[in-house]
Amino acid sequence: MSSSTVLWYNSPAKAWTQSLPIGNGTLGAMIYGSTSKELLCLNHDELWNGRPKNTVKEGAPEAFKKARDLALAGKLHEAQKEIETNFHSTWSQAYMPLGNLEIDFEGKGRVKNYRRSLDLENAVASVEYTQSNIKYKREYFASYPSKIIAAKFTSEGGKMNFAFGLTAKLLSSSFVEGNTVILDGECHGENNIDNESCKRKYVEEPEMRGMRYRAVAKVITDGKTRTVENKLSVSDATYAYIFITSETSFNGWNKHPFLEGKEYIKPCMERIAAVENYEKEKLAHIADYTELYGRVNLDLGEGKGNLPTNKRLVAFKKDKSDISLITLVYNYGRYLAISSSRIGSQPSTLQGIWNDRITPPWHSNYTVNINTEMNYWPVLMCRMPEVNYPLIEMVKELSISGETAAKGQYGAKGWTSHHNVDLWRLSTPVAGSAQWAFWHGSSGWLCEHLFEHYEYTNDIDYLRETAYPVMKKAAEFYIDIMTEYEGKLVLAPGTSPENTFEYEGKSCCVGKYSTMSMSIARELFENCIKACNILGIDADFAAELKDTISKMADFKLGSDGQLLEFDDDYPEVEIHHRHVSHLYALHPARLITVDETPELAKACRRTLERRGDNGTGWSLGWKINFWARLLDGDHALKLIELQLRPVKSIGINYTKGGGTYENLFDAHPPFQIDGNFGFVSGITEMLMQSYNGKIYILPALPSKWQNGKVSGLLAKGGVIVDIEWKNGKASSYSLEGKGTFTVILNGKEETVTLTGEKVTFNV
Ligand code: FUC
Repeated sequence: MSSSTVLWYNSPAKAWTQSLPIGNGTLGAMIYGSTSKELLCLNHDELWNGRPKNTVKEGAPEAFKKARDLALAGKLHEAQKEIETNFHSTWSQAYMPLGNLEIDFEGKGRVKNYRRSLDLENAVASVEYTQSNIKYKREYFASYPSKIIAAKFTSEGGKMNFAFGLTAKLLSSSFVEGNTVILDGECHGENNIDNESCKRKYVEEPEMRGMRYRAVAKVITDGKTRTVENKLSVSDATYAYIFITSETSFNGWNKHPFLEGKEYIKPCMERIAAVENYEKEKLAHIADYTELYGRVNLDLGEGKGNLPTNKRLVAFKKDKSDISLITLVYNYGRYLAISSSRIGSQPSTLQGIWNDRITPPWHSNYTVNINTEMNYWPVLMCRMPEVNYPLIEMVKELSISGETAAKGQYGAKGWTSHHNVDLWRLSTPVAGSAQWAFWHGSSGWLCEHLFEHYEYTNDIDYLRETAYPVMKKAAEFYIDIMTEYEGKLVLAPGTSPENTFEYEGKSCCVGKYSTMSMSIARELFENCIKACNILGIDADFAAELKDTISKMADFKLGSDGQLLEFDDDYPEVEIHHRHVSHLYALHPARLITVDETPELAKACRRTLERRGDNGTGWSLGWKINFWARLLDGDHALKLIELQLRPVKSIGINYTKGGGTYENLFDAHPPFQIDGNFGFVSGITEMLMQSYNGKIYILPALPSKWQNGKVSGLLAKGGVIVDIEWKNGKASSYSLEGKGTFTVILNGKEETVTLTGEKVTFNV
């Protein structure tokens, strides 16, 4: 059904968020599709500025202890001041754009039958049009097996003339060698002191220099090629293939990219020399990609595939019957996950791997107080554990750099990290307000992803060797910094990303403790206990964790029946704040559920009602997931519909709430990819949820989704789930896996034992 698998437009992109993304996890391109000046904005996921650096703030452990004493004595403003003055360190580094492939086409005359599209089933983008009776076609894909981006240009009824070159915003030079254009570039090595630092002059001292890279674009054509300065011109061609690749000097998160950089020119040149056959590359790419993408299939019903995607989005604002637009954005999210995260690549940033600016919003870094985690929410439930690996690798590395943060910032055992991470595995708190910077919850939250990878895959070796050691060290940190307050153990002081409250007549962000940090620690402890039991190890540690949990401060309810965000019922400063951090226990954790803790679930509902539905892109995305966990499909659908609000691609409006750009990128605004991924996990959880051996079939199906089917989802325990529904009710479902599970459908529980074969249940 192409209405849910193809994005298409009848005009070229004028803005970046109208252009179409392709990617192989490492290399990315945004394709504009102009008939006269084609533009591919290129990225390589290792191109970050900066270098490894000790970022620990001297004297921080004393400041932490002082702030803790102040906070517990009720001096919250003073605690905040102490943290901001004496605890915070330096900014994260930023993700940089590689450069552009610019192609000038000579064609003249009126353009007819223009179509630009992205086929999600094959991960191939194309541009087609007719000009002076010549039919032009361009095709693009990014291959994971060959580590290249490939383009094919053809003309029918006449010949093509064009010239192409590589340019970059970073320090660079370009030249031609044979049939290849070469660009050598360099990122800033100076630490990002502020958002503007990447605009500063390059420093020449080797110690201060940054990442270097080479990018190449080679042409194979039946036309004539000629070097014109640093460009290649191609004339009288009926076909031309352009292959692009790039390598960087990145040699690991703890190696200086200049002084200890790896050899990058030779592998780059060898790779480009080896690639010759476009059709062979395309077949290998499609086989590789479809193996992942094809695992899940969603059908929510027909829609308006005859309208260009941008017009569809506008039409949806008034008429929500175009249900396959929802499926298209769902499929697009899975496409973006595969395209931005593959084994061996870096994890996807705030913008996946696509960024065209040297001052990207929020440094296009890993913001780990919701955003990076959201990027990975759909990955396991959509049966793509391979796509999860870059995140796992990053957490492993962070657990090493994070030991320095635990010791240097808190004088504590174990490891921790704060709200920003970068290529150099920054784990210390950044500068600025405690509202975002003073938050040690990411180490615990990221460990949830480690444990879930085991829960979905049953890979016990991975649990023993990779996940558990990192989880254990993260738990040790929290145990070590816990302190007693009113007879209970708390993590003091505490912030709740990135909210404030009113205290003594002024806005404050540091509480005695926060519900989110307590929930993260509690969940981590519970997961560690489960891991100890599964692995049959560390019984003493498991007992210590159990004992700690029993002494921890519990959830509290406020005067309006809401779940409290901090230790007390402080008045909110911004009641509709975009973060809903205190509901971490409802989602992504499962400490609060409708079945097992109905009173707390009711308080979560009240909290969401008070926060309101509106929010930034990712905030809407998170709320889909919350409402799915509250088993309210109609409310979840309301959030889906809000997230599909069209947002203008030209002129960023930071204030009006989230939506979707013409290329279906999620709009915070500006573009942030997390919303695309929260959308996918939210819809998946409306159709299927799983935890603790339970599998929920259609737990939050909205009444508007009367007929449909989904196949290939993954439930915890490694069970593949297919579901079909008719007239708003499940008509059949299939399970394939091993073990005994409780299936919950229409509020009824049934125990099923699976032996590996696919079993179908008719309802
Ligand atoms: C968090 C959010 C912002 C933004 C930034 C990248 O700090 O509060 O809204 O998404 O991350």
